Amino acid sequence: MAFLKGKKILIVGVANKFSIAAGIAEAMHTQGAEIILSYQSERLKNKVMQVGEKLNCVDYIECDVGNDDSIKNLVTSIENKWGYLDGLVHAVGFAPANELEGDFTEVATREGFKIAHDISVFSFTALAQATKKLMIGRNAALLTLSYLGAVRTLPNYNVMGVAKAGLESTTRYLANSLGKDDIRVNAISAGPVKTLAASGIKSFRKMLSYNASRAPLGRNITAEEVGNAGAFLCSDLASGITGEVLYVDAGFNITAMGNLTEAD
Ligand code: NAD
Ligand code: 0WE
Repeated sequence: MAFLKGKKILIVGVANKFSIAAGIAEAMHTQGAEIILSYQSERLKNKVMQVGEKLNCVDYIECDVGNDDSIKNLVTSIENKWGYLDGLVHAVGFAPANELEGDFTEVATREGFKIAHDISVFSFTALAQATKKLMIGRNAALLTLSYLGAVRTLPNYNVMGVAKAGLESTTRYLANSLGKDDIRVNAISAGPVKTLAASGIKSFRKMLSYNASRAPLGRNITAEEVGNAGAFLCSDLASGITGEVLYVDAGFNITAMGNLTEAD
């Protein structure tokens, strides 16, 4: 059963084939969705088109989510191409690298806070505002990507954790605001996945094995698994779900003392 058949969906946040957004695009394509991909800058266009070719993507549009004119252009292009929209995926996160290494109190800066919140949090609201007119009354759905660092502390995630807390709250406020237009808004809190955004992180491999050994499923999750859950949340199968944060993390978040191993 292709449960997204005929749905027109914009996906923001593909950088390459390892992106969580690429896993979401693939799952949505499998379920019959028509997809437009945006890319952050000319530098990433080729890689994004390589992902899109396999999924018969309809168009590729540049959008820097930190720039209002760029968001306007994106929405105008979609309006001209499709005239309406059934779904929007926001898989964007960024903080300056110096914020993501070291003790929070020592490394946090006002400028880093501003950038992290503008790009990782406000951009979801900005995209919702700009696309609302294309989605009203269509049982449309918005989806964003969060991480456990929103609700628990962990080493080095720092201002991104603060930003993800804001993003999860934004999910609830948008859900409440857009419910009257039959637009649902949800988040997936994904377990760690080795993507471009993760590749700059020191000891990410250690984090992957830590998570795998302590998660109830005894392994890490894949972008495809996030994709399947995302496809569901954006489909009419999830018509009763809004304002929700769904964990796709092999169960890691429900554990406290984990599974004691020889290493402990
Ligand atoms: P990724 O590097 O593949 O994707 C991040 C995307 O953000 C890139 O496509 C990049 O171009 C885009 N981006 C950054 N600044 C932008 C801007 N100004 N304008 C437009 N786009 C911009 O990495 P990913 O891990 O797939 O990240 C996608 C989302 O998933 C992020 O929100 C991230 O926080 C979240 N997430 C990642 C993990 C993980 O372990 N990889 C876990 C949970 C949640
Ligand atoms: O949300 C993320 C990644 C977010 C991210 C990554 C980077 C690296 C390069 C945001 N901004 C930047 N800026 C850069 O310059 N994740 C959930 C993956 C991630 O990142 C971590 C993690 C995990 C998990 C950073 C520290 C600790 C754990």
